Amino acid sequence: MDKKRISVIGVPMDLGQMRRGVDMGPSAIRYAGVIEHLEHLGHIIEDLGDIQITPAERVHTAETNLRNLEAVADGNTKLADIVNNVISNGDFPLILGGDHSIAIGTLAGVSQHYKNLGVIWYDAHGDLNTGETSPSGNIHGMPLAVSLGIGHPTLVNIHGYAPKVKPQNIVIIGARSLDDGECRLIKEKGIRVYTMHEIDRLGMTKIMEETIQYLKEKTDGVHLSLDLDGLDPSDAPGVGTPVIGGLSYRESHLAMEMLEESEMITSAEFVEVNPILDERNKTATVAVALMCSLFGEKLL
Ligand code: 6HN
Ligand code: MN
Ligand code: MN
Ligand code: MN
Repeated sequence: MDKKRISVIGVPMDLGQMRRGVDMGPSAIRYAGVIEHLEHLGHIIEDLGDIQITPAERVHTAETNLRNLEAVADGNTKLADIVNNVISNGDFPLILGGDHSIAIGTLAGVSQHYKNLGVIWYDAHGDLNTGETSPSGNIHGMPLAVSLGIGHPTLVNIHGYAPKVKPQNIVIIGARSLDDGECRLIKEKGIRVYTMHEIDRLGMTKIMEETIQYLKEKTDGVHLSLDLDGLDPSDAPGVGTPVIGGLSYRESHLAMEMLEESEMITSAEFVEVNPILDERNKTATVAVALMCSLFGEKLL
């Protein structure tokens, strides 16, 4: 396994949804030992600390159905700047969330470095809503649509270009809760989705083999966006929008190990860790364990 220079960026964002505590995700993941574990694997880690996010108490809600739009856009613009710098320096960006709205900024910073960025979206949800289709108004349910160039212009145009990713370069894994508008968009754009049904039938080995094959042919970099609610709530209880019937701890490790072997992942984020809803920091600990597999930990 090659030694990487990994830059860790914490994003204490909780404005993309309504449950408090997910802003403490980066702290919880650091407390679970992310830096020490990745260093132990031989990587060179630079912890860039946390981005400043407007505290929820100080956000003024504007007249829009996208909750906290301006503050979410502001935080994501800062994140995009930092991620862009990290990649320009030749380092691997590892982003710790924070709610999933931060994928908007991550992808804005990442995708300008690639002609054909691939995205693996490991999640119970599609995160393909717009202000029009969203049942909640929560921006954490919109980042993949935004990255496709679909949604509010303030979000779509962060860093001055759109789209950040092409529909044929996306693979969603673990989906089991999709809204009507998201299903329409998936069909219209031909986005590859492995729902829990396919994963149950084919097994995670086959799913990852297909995913790697599908993306390898056409991408020059692949971003992993891992929402901890992709896992079953029994393995990752500390999330704001849990959905029963998810991916197991073992399936998730296998997925990370196969991605590590593929050597295709060029940036990653682990999001939606909410220590207030968690059981003794279990979800952050699982996140760190999955990162270890993604970055090459082997038993023997
Ligand atoms: N996440 N589809 C729902 C919504 O409100 O748009 C849930 C979104 C969850 C988003 O977990 O990152
Ligand atoms: Mn260790
Ligand atoms: Mn998500
Ligand atoms: Mn989710």
